[in-house]
This record gives sequence, structure tokens and C-alpha cells, in this order.
Amino acid sequence: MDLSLYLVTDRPLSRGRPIDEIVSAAIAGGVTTIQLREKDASTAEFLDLALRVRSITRESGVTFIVNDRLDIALASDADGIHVGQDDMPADLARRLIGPGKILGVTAADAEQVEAAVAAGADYIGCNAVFATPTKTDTGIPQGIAGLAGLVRTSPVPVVAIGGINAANAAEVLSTGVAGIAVVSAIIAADDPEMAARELKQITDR
Ligand code: TZP
Ligand code: MG
Repeated sequence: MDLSLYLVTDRPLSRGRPIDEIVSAAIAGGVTTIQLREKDASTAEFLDLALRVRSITRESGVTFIVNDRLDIALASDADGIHVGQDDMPADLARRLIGPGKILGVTAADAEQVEAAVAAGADYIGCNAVFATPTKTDTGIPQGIAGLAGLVRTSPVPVVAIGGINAANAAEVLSTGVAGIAVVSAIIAADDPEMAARELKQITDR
């Protein structure tokens, strides 16, 4: 599992371009993990896309995580699942997906980190570093200092998300996170491959 440059998909931000094409471009640019996040797709649509992304990520050796939907993660043989605080409880998600798969859990404070790790989380998604129009229900942004504090308390790798782009990625990485997760910086970019490449140069440094 390489969480260093973690892409979370978002269909409304994709400007009509197929998600699997953006995923391929982002992988060419250097993304190391893909999380497929579909909030409005039917189950059939989500599964069809997940199977395509499974085949792309398998070919390229990129980690494939499904957001929220355990059934889709299992049916597509994803590498893991990511759950939030209002999704399937992390301990149940762990039990259902099995010990060999990756479990990511969103956490906003030390208490949530501790509970997630006790439930079997392999990594924590820190929600959210900066305010972002992409997701507005994340509570008060952590900021760099809050993120650094969370990283210090977490025994498992932390991935930062929320308002991260090429202009602030280095500062976010200075907190000791295992990686940066982005949505709009790649999904909404004119050239997703170039956008991923630019971020990759920063995470590689
Ligand atoms: N979870 C917390 S913030 C966020 C998610 C999915 C959205 C981040 O989007 P962006 O465009 O990278 O700010
Ligand atoms: Mg969720």
C-alpha cells in the first residue's frame, strides 16, 4: 500500500469525462492509490466502473479502494474499503471485508483515531485539512497544526484530505502524513495527467 498520492474520484467534478479515463491519466501521472467514490451511481453502474478501475489498477500495480460500499469492494475484489464516521462501523467493515484487505477510516480527532485503530483501521483519512467546496460537511478544518497533532497521535499512517493542491502540498507533507489525497486538483484539472505529475514531483521530494 502506497498512500503517498491518493486520488479520490468525483463524477460531478469530472466535467463529463469518463472516470476510468481520468483514472488512467492520473495513474500515468504517478498517482499511487485510487479511491472510487460514487455518491449517485446505481449499484450496477458503480460495479461496472469498479470492475474497469480494478483492471486498470491491477495492470499498473496501483492500490484500489472503494468508498463506503462494502458490496462493491467485495464484488470488484478491490484492495480495500474506506469508511467515514457515518458509514458501516469500522469494526464491522473489518469483519466483513476480512483480515487481508485494507481498511481506511475517516477521523477528525484523537478519539476517533483511537477507535478506528482499535477497530482494525490500516490508515486514517484526516477530515479535513482545509475547507473545500468539494465536501462541505467535514466540520471545522484541522489546519496544518491540527493535522500535525493528529499525525503524532496516530499509530497508523495518516492521509490528509481537503483543499490540497500543488500550492500547499509541500506544507501538508511537512506534518509527517503518509500521503495527500486530492479530488478537484486532479479530477477537475484541464489535464489530469499533468496535474498528477506536478503533485507527484512534490510527494517524491
Ligand atoms: N473528504 C474530506 S474532504 C473531501 C473528502 C472526500 C473532499 C476533498 O476534495 P478536494 O477537491 O481535494 O478539496
Ligand atoms: Mg463515506
